[in-house]
Amino acid sequence: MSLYYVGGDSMEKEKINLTKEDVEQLLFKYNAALRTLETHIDILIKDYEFKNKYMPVEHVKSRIKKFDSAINKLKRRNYEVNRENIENHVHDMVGIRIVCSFLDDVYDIVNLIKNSPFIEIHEEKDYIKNPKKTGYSSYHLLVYVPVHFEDGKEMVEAEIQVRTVAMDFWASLDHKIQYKFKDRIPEDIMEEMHKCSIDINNLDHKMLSLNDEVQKYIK
Ligand code: 0O2
Repeated sequence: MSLYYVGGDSMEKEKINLTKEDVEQLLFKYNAALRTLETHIDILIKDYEFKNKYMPVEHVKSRIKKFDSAINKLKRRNYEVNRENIENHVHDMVGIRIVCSFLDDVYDIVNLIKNSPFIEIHEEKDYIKNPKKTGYSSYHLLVYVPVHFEDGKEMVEAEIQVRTVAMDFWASLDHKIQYKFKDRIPEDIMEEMHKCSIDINNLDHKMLSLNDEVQKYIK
């Protein structure tokens, strides 16, 4: 059996229970799910724009999670690294991030997705109302997407993150900091980032009321 390898912390090569065939099959499935979800979300957003004469989305980004990241996530949670555990315990192998202009656009887009009969929602996390202790803010939807293969339909899991441009700016810097310090972030930097997340939240609220004012003038 050919195995997939990943470098461990000690830099020694470590054997894990995942064959090349497993990786190829999973990648095929995840790519199919991502394309299906991207197309569906693109249509939903364009339809919203057409009906409301307003585009709430700045940009959409999507990715398949790298297998090394998935493996590290399993190890951090003390799961054995194998195909079954990737499928059952790594919920964001397929990920789409929708970045919106204003705070209320985030909730409009979340509702748009929740009302779609095509996408099955199985978990919602509102890190905007309840930010993580790092200060991270975003709305997460864990969903199942139907993908039609030659031998039948499969519901494939995906994570949709919806946030404002300001939240995205914070998260992107936070991600770089986490990568630089490999999760051992100095206290003072963590505190500063937390303060920045509060500034970001205030800014989002100010921009929202400013936009409301602008809309009154337009009317
Ligand atoms: P990456 O590199 O983005 O892939 P679950 O996935 O449900 O088993 P988890 O991981 O606690 O459990 O879910 P959660 O909290 O919804 O977070 C999932 C993703 O949200 C993360 O994926 C990040 O993309 C993002 N995220 C969560 N917390 C933070 C944070 O403090 N800072 C930043 N920048 N992003 C965050 P991954 O797999 O951790 O990383």
